[in-house]
Amino acid sequence: MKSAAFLAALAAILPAYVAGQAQTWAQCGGIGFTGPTTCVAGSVCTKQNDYYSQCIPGSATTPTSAPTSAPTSQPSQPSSTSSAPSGPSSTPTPSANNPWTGYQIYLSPYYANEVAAAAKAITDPTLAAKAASVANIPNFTWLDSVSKIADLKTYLADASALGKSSGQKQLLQIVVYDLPDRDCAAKASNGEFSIADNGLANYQNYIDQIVAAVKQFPDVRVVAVIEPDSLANLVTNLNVQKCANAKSTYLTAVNYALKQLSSVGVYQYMDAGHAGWLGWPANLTPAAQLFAQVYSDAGKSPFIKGLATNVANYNALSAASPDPITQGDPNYDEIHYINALAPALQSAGFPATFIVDQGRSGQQNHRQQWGDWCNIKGAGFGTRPTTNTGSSLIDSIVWVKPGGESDGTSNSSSPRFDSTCSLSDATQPAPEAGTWFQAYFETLVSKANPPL
Ligand SMILES: *[C@@H]1O[C@H](CO)[C@@H](O)[C@H](O)[C@H]1NC(C)=O
Ligand SMILES: CC(=O)N[C@H]1CO[C@H](CO)[C@@H](O)[C@@H]1O
Repeated sequence: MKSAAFLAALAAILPAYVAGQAQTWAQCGGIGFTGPTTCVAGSVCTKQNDYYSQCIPGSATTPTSAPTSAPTSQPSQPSSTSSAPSGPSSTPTPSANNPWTGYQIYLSPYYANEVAAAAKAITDPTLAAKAASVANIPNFTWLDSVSKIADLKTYLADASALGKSSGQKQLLQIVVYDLPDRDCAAKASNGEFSIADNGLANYQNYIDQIVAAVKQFPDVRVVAVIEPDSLANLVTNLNVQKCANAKSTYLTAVNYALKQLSSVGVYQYMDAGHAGWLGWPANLTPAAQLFAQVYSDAGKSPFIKGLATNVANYNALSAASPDPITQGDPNYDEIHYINALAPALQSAGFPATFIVDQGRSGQQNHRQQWGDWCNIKGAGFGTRPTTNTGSSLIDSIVWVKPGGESDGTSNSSSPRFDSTCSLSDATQPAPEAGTWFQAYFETLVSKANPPL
């Protein structure tokens, strides 16, 4: 943090020494970045995270993304003890049914701005119109750092006001994604907290802040995906030292998240990888046992609805025929995986239902290996979010990953470079994980299936 702030300060006082200006969508700052820190006319250098600032179209006076508080050093006071707002104290009552029923999914106006800016940058008018229509398709807001909780507060207040003015109850979709030593088996999405440096306490503080925000708006329903990849890594990747070291912290942290979020009525789906990961027959039983144990340890709250699959991945819910790369796995798509996992969960004591990410699953059979996950070439937006899922085990088809945000950088000198992002089926050059990837967004639009 200190060195980043120092470099930023240095860059700010030495603009004359920086040659050239970065192009729209290019990197313009971040830890270790040595290129130009100002942008060409028409775009503004905007900090995305400590690793990445990007030239976003627009002028300084028209922000294209939600206001985020500048990341600061870790808060030293847990907000739960000092500044938790005194919200309503009644215990929320869970609905027995599908959490989406009777609610309208809140669409962030900030996303609309981001998509509008992206659409404007497209010269082909037909493609631009299709791109603009993506703003009306709800995805999830990733709370991938403490600073993003500012967005959550904005959205909750906005959704609450909208619910009151329109008479249509609003539902907000979030991803809880800030575990210490996050992404233990890969590198592209390493997070802000480390176990060695007070990570568990920092994480609990992060959860406390989410809980305090949600508690203030009991009229807004919140649905959360809990910690993509984390528990799945504990099923299959304990041979990776970082995952083995993280195991007990992950379990304690996820337990804390589940219990606290249940206490304010957040409907939760724990991330369960995808068919090509936990769907292999040898992984199904250990996975079911782990998820059932975590559910039980968290008190079997009815707000812990079940599991989320295929988050940020590319698998079809129901493939026309098995992709050759799935050979050997009878669960070659998400519906086979879910149908195989659900009974195992049930017999382990977890009556789980599912949500399935189809945001980037429109095209199939374009990966070289099933394990490839980074900015896959030829992917298109997939089936639109719907509760009309064709399976009583699936509460909703969703778009969890915001299509257009990068999975990871292809720059091999970045501290978060993962070699998966430079494989031949990965789109390159790619910016840092979570930041806008215009060329990739345009492909998702043009290859959308069903078409936009
Ligand atoms: C790659 O990353 C390094 C370190 O962050 C940076 O200095 C360099 O400019 C980047 N290269 C490109 C092509 O973006
Ligand atoms: C609810 C919502 O619209 N969430 C996100 C969708 O994706 C964009 C980026 O592509 C985010 O900025 C939104 O917050």
